[in-house]
Amino acid sequence: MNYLKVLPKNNFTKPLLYSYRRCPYAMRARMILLQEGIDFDIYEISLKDKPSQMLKLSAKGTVPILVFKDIVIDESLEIISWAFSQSKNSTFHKLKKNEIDLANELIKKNDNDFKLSLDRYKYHIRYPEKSQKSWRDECLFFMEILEMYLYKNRFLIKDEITYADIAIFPFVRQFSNVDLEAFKKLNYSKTKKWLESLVNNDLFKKIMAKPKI
Ligand SMILES: N[C@@H](CCC(=O)N[C@@H](CS)C(=O)NCC(=O)O)C(=O)O
Repeated sequence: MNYLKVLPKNNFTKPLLYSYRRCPYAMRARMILLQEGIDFDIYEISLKDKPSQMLKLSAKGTVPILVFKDIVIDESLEIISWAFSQSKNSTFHKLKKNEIDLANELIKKNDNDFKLSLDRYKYHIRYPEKSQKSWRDECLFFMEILEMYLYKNRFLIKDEITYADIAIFPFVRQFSNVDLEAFKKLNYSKTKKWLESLVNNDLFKKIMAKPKI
């Protein structure tokens, strides 16, 4: 994982990831690419001044985007699938069908319902119809679900980290950071421990290191 100062014109010799350090979707993509041992370059964008090359590749203007040879992938979950498809020994191929089904179901709940409530909680000024506390309470349905699975295993699907944990925890981290004191007061002890272990995970530390550019 190497940060580029300047964007290559074309002919990528390595996969290039357009990324934004603090974006939870980009975090999950960086973490899985690194976990799967893929050698890739990163270009850190500014959301306020997106590179025209990036917008030409994908007009919707969201990160992460992975570009390699003739492929352009502009959805984080598809980047994760691509990373898994690069090796038969990937962590994904060790999962059973029922584990994959559960992982995908939890990620879907995260990306749809939880993300919606999280945005209202985080940007509550834009949603004055309810108090911030009420928006926070709306997020708790997801903490209940996570806590239930974390009672069974150390991580969401089993006792080892899977892509479900990596895809979901950046959003729970964002939830905790909106009001850390309020988060600490919540009862979800398994979820809090799970989050702490993922935030302290070496892969996460590596992908969050400030780009040296
Ligand atoms: N469904 C997309 C969502 C990506 C996304 O929304 N990324 C945000 C940053 S966290 C973004 O690029 N937003 C564009 C903007 O703020 O202009 C994915 O999974 O990759």
